[in-house]
Amino acid sequence: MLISTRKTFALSLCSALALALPGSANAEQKPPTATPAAMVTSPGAPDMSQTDFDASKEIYFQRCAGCHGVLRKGATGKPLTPDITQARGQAYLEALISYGSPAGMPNWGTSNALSKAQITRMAQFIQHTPPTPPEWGMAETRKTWKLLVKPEDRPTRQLSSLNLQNLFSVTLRDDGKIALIDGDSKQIVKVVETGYAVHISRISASGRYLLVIGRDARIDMIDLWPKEPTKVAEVKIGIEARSVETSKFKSYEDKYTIAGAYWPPQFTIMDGETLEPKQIVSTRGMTVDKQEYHPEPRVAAIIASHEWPEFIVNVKETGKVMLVSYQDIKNLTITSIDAAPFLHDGGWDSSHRYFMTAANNSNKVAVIDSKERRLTALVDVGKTPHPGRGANFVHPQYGPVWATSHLGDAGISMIGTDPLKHPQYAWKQVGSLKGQGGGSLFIKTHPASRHLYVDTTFNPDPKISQSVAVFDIDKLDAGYKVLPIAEYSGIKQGALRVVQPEYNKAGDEVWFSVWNGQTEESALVVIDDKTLALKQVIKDKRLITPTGKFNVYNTQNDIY
Ligand code: DHE
Repeated sequence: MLISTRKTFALSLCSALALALPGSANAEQKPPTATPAAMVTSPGAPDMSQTDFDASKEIYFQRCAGCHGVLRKGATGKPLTPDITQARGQAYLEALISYGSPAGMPNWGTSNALSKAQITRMAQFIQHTPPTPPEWGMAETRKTWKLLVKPEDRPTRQLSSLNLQNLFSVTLRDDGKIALIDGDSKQIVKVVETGYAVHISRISASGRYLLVIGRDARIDMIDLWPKEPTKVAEVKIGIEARSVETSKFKSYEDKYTIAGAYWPPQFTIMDGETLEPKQIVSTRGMTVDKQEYHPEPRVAAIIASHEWPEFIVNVKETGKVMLVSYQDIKNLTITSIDAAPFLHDGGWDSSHRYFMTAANNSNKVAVIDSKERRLTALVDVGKTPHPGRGANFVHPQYGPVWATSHLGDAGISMIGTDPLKHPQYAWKQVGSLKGQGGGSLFIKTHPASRHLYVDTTFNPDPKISQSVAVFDIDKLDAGYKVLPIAEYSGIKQGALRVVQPEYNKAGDEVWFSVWNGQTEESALVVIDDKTLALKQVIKDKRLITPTGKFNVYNTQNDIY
């Protein structure tokens, strides 16, 4: 029988955070109080001690739940329910966890992220019935809400001389912090403690507030106007989350913040200046294809409409896009658009009217018309598209296109996005480029650049995961150049995964993270976009596991 009550999950989850973040706010949590002799048994699964089960549950939450789901029904990753895992068997599961796969499963063993013993226990753990975590309603959310500086006590103009528009918020993933780096001097301005395994940063419509969300669903709101950037509010909107966004429609600037949770599957609308929680909406419901009930339809990307006072919310497992009006949040209007499973990440086309979003299990990109408020098209692309926010550029033949790379193959799909002047190409895959390989997470260009950068972070071949491909947009047929970004960093040890290109405000330099283990040296590498030469390596002992980077101006104005 599985021992998994609401209480034991909460304790062991918190202890995972404490172990991962010594010295952080999470470190005060107590370790689980399980009896070492207790055993966990599920029919057909290898018996495990309660201690090993709890430790594996924590690793699963930290490393695996994002792709495979808390209830292990699968999404970006394959389903891992006991009927499937027990049929695969212990040896197969251990090998897959250890070596990964070209389809995007990381090589947890050969990259030394997990030890052999941990892998053995993980293979055992996933053969057991998944434990269900507790719910998280308004009472739990309000308990975590902290208004650190009231709006009336904040400055009325920027008090520092920082060039805020070229500031970068850099995720320090495993340190539970972000580094604010001045894009001009490349100096760290401040390191701010945030949620556990911090994930993305977004900027409010005014460019004043930086919102950071951790995988533990904690949101930190940082005011960039005081003498130095200062945290002004904090709240936890669930147990696991990935996305945060703010209202951007005219006259609603900075009025509302929304965050989407993976667990429980729901989103929360908050006051945009204080993060006071206002409204929680569950996303549980029927799937788009089989019209079956899904208990865990997680909230993936959220984007703020420029056409209506609406948030556009991707519900991953149901494959539906919700248009959530914030005009009257007490009488909430939600329009549900049928797209395809499993909706993940995405971004605007260059006109900021069409939301281009990956339905990664269907190998499709859904095009949502935010003006007409309906689905425009479902476009077939390569295997498991993963665009980040994607890349917009003018193709010499097809006109404006939006492009995505793929986790599951080496292709880069280009979709025509100009129904007025190039109607014959609109909402079709007009071409596909061949990149270095599968395992790509992010692709990026900039209106001032004629280059397209494609990372291959989760490719099992270190030569490929440690470098990026660059295409000349005017000579796409010529193929790509390879920039050995990890080698440029000068760091010799570790997995050195290269992840997420991000431009500065001017669009003349591109930043990459060289993402190493928590106890290893990492770096940021800056490339001159014109010459493709190395411009600078940013190293600092505080740069622990840097991953995402968010330039304030580009993020605020949806430039990509
Ligand atoms: Fe992310 C964006 C979910 C793993 C770095 N990631 C997103 C978004 C979602 C998501 C839903 C879109 C947010 C939005 O736009 O509102 N990410 C997930 C996962 O479920 C997944 C696959 C597994 C997990 O356990 O979390 C996952 N992500 C990762 C990583 O391992 C990455 C590479 C490193 C890290 O920091 O965790 C990572 N994800 C990012 C980044 C973005 C992102 C940098 C924002 C890209 C952008 O340009 O906007």
